[in-house]
Amino acid sequence: MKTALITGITGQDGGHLAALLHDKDYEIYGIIRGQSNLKKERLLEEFPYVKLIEADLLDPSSILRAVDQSDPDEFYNLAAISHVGYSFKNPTLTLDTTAGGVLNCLEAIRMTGRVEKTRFYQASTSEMYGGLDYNRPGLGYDESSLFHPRSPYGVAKLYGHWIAKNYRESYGIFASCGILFNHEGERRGVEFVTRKITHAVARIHLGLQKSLDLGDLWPKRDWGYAGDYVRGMWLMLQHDEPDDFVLATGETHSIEDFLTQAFREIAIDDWSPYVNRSQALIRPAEVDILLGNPAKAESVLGWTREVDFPGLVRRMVQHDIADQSARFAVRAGIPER
Ligand code: NAP
Ligand code: F7E
Repeated sequence: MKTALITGITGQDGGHLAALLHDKDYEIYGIIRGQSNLKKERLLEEFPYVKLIEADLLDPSSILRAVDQSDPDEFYNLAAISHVGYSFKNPTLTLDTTAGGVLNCLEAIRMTGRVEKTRFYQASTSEMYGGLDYNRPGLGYDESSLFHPRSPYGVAKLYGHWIAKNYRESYGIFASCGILFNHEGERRGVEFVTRKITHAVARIHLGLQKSLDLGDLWPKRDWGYAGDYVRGMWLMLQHDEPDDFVLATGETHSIEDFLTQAFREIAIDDWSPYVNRSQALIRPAEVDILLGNPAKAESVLGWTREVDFPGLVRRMVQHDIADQSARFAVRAGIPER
């Protein structure tokens, strides 16, 4: 039986990855932070098989202890300050967590003498490209494209990416970086635009909400389904060599496209009466367009994605309608049938 240690177990990808590794019969340890983390109870309910270790990426000794306690074959570093807008408001916290936290993980592997044993996955991101050097129309960013991050988050992730590569080259750690384009789904936080939209669309459909506030609608993203992407993470650590891989769909859609598709799911063609534009949600710098080229992951790892763009939107809206109906029924005291 293999053992995995996951940081970011309470996040979107942490949930999908825990389920995937459980299906593959792994012993799973998850790092949870905070002396009273409100997500703990729900986590233990959904994933009773995950053994939780209290630690924090900001505290190197706690990460070292977590590695020592779990003795992992695979260490997935999914934890980060991951919201781009929030990173502009909390740039130092973002630096310490999203950049420094990676170093703390790598040092824990090295200092506990596990360079030969523990394979490390770093959650790198398409935000490192930044959209500005988009000069390959139709081809998309790949592993050799230039980086030009456009936010404190993107800059911090670039450090994490390079320090993982550096520990691979300097100490021989099996450290692989997945350069993942946006991936979404029913576990996505409501602070991200896709889930904010599907959550609001579901509530508008049920008469629980009248409208939603959004920032820029023109940026384009390469959106896939998170369940497909965690499979790619696992494949990276099963490969014979550590390497970097782009995971993406090869398609790009605007926020407006997502909005239109989501409202169509509830038979509304004109969403304009339901959407307010908010200046407060516009970022100091924007990533205009992201399009990824996953050819290397497809050919080397045999990775494929199963959920397409309309399938992703439908899945999220239908999930949120069912979820909100159940919550509303509970609040109204209506017994579930
Ligand atoms: P997410 O849902 O925002 O989850 C972030 C996780 O990081 C949460 O579990 C959070 O714990 C944890 N965390 C934050 N600060 C921490 C700290 N100081 N110590 C320990 N844990 C801490 O992120 P996600 O969407 O699953 O993404 C997973 C990773 O992939 C992230 O590193 C993200 O930056 C990266 N990424 C995501 C995408 C995407 O489209 N989803 C694309 C590319 C890369 P709490 O619950 O306690 O806050
Ligand atoms: O924004 C625009 C916003 O916050 C997408 C993270 O997982 O993917 C994610 O980063 C777009 C941006 O994701 C709202 O300005 C408009 O253009 O959903 P998002 P993101 O910034 O692309 C990358 C790959 C990661 O690595 C990150 O960790 O939507 N937008 N109105 C809005 N965005 C939000 N959040 N909220 C709005 O109201």
